[in-house]
Amino acid sequence: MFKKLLVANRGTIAIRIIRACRELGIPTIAIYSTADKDALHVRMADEAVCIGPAAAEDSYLNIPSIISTVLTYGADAVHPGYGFLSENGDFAEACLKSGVNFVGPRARHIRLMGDKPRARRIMTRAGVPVLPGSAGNGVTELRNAQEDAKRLGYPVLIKAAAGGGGKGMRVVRDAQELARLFPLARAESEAAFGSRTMYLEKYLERARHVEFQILADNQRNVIHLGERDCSIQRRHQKVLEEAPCPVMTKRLRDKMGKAAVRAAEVVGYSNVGTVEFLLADDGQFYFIEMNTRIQVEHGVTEMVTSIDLVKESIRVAGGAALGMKQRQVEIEGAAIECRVYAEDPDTHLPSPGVVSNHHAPGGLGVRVETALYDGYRVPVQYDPLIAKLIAHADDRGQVIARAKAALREYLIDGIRTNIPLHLKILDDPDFRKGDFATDFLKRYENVAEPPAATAAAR
Ligand code: MV4
Repeated sequence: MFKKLLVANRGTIAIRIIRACRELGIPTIAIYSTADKDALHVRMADEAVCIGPAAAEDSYLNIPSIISTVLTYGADAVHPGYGFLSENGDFAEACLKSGVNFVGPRARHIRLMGDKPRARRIMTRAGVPVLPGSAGNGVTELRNAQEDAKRLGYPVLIKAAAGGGGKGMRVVRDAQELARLFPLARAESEAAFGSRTMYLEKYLERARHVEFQILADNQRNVIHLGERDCSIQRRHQKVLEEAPCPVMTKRLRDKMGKAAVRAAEVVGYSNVGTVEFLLADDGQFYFIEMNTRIQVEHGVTEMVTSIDLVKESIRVAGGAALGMKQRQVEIEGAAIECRVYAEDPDTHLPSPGVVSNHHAPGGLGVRVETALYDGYRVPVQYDPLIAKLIAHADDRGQVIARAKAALREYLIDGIRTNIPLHLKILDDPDFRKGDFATDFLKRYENVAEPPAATAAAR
């Protein structure tokens, strides 16, 4: 196993990784920006190194600075967490070139899946169902987009080839809208990803967003750990996720799971990953993209499978074989994750500030991952996700009741949070029936001016 692991992240995921390392007996190094000198991950790690100023580009995204810290402090492994450098092929390659283990897939797979039209092409060839869309490498010019849209039929969705998570995405319902929105989406993609390449997909309305957790070792063993329903999103920011998907059957899980495993197998994928599908109400499913990192919502899968995904990812990165076979994976009970954001519940604007009277809920089947403590100042520079409240129970009805009770117990002063929105969702009759799709949160939108785009969607 590793001698020392550098955690190239902050907040709740940095803490999650440090906890896994403690259990595995691996000492950790935290890195932090000047804005995070009082952060909990800094206090929890065995060593901590300030690597730069508050701006992420100068600290948590600064590859040379992180690599030199790795070498100076003698780490032999790096865990990137999610966001920041987690899906940066250059970072994975820089780690390899410095003789350090990157806890994640190989650079080749990060780059491959980061090129969405290429991923679609590979999946199509492998027999994984893919939505009708642009062929080849995608489109940069409006006239090519117009040709694709004509062939596909409206509505279509414009997506960024280098995107993922919804940035640069636009729904288009006719040719006029396409002419107006294509240049806007392309400009957004260029600003966010430095790429003018877009692609079109047939827009599937009222589908569910169902993603499969993949786990693979370096010996080509690949298994799936079942699915998560992530349909409840606001402006492509996930709000609440659950496992299993409320409409999943054993047969469909087996079929979608096999497709997800095949997606990983055809490219020789290793470590953790997520294969995202859209599930239509006729039971058809379509690959949309693959995420090559541990995800925020990994906790709901851990609760229903009793598998520690972070520990497994570290073990397999060290060369160990998978600790379990597909037939040993069982889905037990139901789990819900409520993402607690530091935001004004009415305007959705960020609500940074100093936290006081913090009391996180507890009890049987309640797990809270947070970097908050009394007196802590939530910095404005980073993602507003401040806590993940994960509930687990024997069935979906009971886990809804448990999540509601836990949310009502959560005390936090000094900042505003979206806890009131979670309580509304958990009381919503359609949510309680499991009858919802990607358009669900529209019903809780007020018509206020939308806030400026927030940190990277994941
Ligand atoms: C789609 C889609 C419908 N049709 N693609 C959003 C995030 C990204 N990973 C994939 N996403 C979607 N892609 C096609 N062709 C629906 C979503 C989607 C969504 C769209 C609008 C509002 C909320 C949504 C929640 C999840 C997925």
